[in-house]
Amino acid sequence: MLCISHRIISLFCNKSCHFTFICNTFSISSQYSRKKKIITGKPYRTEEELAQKFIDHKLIKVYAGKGGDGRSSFLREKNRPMGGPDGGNGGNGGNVVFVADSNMKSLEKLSPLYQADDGIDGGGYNCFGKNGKDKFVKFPVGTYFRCEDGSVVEDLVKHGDEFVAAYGGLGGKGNRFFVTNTETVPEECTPGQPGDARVFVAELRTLAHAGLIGFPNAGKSTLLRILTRARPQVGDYQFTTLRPHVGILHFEDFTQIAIADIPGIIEGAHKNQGLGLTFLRHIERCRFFIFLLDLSEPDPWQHLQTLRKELSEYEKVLSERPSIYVANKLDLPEAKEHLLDFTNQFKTEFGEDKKLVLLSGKYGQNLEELIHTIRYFYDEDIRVNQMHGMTSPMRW
Ligand SMILES: Nc1nc2c(ncn2[C@@H]2O[C@H](COP(=O)(O)OP(=O)(O)OP(=O)(O)O)[C@@H](O)[C@H]2O)c(=O)[nH]1
Ligand SMILES: [Mg+2]
Repeated sequence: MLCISHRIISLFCNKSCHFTFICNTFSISSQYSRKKKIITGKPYRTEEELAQKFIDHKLIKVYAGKGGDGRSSFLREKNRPMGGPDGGNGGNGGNVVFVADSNMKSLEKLSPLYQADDGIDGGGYNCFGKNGKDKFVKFPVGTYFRCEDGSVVEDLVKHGDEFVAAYGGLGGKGNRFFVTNTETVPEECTPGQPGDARVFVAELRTLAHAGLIGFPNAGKSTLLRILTRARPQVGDYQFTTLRPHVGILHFEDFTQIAIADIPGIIEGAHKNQGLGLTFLRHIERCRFFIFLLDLSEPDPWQHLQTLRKELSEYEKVLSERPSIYVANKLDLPEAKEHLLDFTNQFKTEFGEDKKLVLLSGKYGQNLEELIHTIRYFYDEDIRVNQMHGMTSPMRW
């Protein structure tokens, strides 16, 4: 018995490394079993955090690469002591290229300075320098660039659009380049040219087919949440939404309509009151608008007049853009009280040709009618575009 136990102990002693290994494995596996489950997916961010991260204009400096210098050299080898000029040309400097990428949503991650690589200098033995690598910088779709003088230089409207922001300098010529019939041993070589250096102001304007416009608390975010998978915050207080949100409305025929929830507009927004001009510019690119009015407010008609006035004061053409008018919160008794007056005023102002959709966004009442109307406006927009020679509709 003693012997057996001794043998077991000696076995453990001899195989001490085995033993430790087993112990280690055990301890590791137990460690894993105690570890918390890793939660994957996007971390939840509050509206404030999202708003802090949402940057829609930025100053960006770009420096293209300098061209490599040409080389002046002469071949000297054992059997060819007078081998002649063999200086190669320098490589071209790299360009800085801006590319539109639909996966980017904000200018937050962009750095204020981008620089492309310089070209490599030419060498002896007629070696040409390598071209500098281009620098590709990704921007969200809908970004446009202004020069220092304020003029718009370029507009990235669809995924994959590119624009060369700064051209690299040309490489210099080596002395081999200057060989002619009369000048067989030139010493001349030229330096590489400097690359462009430019400053741009990048501005992002949300691209969507439809823009939701309304006073704070009108129910814009509630409606976007019910129509699409976007998740803007909803709250019973003003200015809950602090940055634009875009959601996609899907149809059975695979048509996708992008709807943007723009933070609430109040009187004087065009003079930068409320959240002001910052978000009015996001409306500019929407193909049509959805005016959402809270019918439970004491004077919803006045709200509509104010919204239309703010748009036209900001930019005249905006008030002429096709618009859907929606009277919201019809489930509330106050809204029902105001309904008759509002519809009468609406008919007097717009006549019979403009349609008013009566809705309760929270309870989904009359939602189908609104979806049909949005689809009708989208189809009309495509038809008008095609008449003007634009063949492909904006895609998401
Ligand atoms: N009764 C009722 N309440 C609604 C309806 N739609 C929205 N609400 C409520 O109105 C409040 C404001 O809704 P939001 O969707 O945050 O309004 P908003 O227009 O996005 O507001 P801002 O982000 O501040 O511009 C919330 O408490 C909603 O629950 C509706 O159809 N009926
Ligand atoms: Mg909102």
